[in-house]
Amino acid sequence: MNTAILLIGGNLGDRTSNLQKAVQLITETAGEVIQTSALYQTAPWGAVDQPDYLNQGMEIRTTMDALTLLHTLLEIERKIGRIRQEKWGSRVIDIDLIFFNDSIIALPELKLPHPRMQLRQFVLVPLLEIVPDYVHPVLHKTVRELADDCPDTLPVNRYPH
Ligand code: PH2
Ligand code: MG
Ligand code: MG
Repeated sequence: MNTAILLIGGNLGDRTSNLQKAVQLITETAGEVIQTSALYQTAPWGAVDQPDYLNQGMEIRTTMDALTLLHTLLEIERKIGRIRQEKWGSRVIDIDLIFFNDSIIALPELKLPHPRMQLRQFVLVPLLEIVPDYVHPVLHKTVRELADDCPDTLPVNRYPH
């Protein structure tokens, strides 16, 4: 069995419903959902001129290997209506793999751990709620230590608040 840590998010359409659909489809097709964080409303990181996101962290257990899981998650994004456009632009749903066990992967289509997770409080705050002691296999810091050290100051607030 493999443990995967995911961050889901979106900033277009009915954001809550799109996250619920993602959790449902992940349960049906990707693996067993062990934990989900609260929803967080987060300011857009990377490209400012877009609506706020809702983000949620998840821990799942799956028999899939990392690439099979990635392709399954991309298929779920398509089912919910994701159209891939510009990098860091608005989207109805994004499902990102953050950690997969303690795997370190550097393929063109999949980098693990997620290469920018330690720079983003919109990732770290939801993960802090569910897996504070998970150790980053490259940086050798826990999620709690990464959150304490993260320079990002964009707002991340529990939703609804
Ligand atoms: N995703 C991005 C770029 N910027 N900002 C927030 N707040 N939340 C996201 O999920 C997000 C982002 C690229 O995937
Ligand atoms: Mg993303
Ligand atoms: Mg993505």
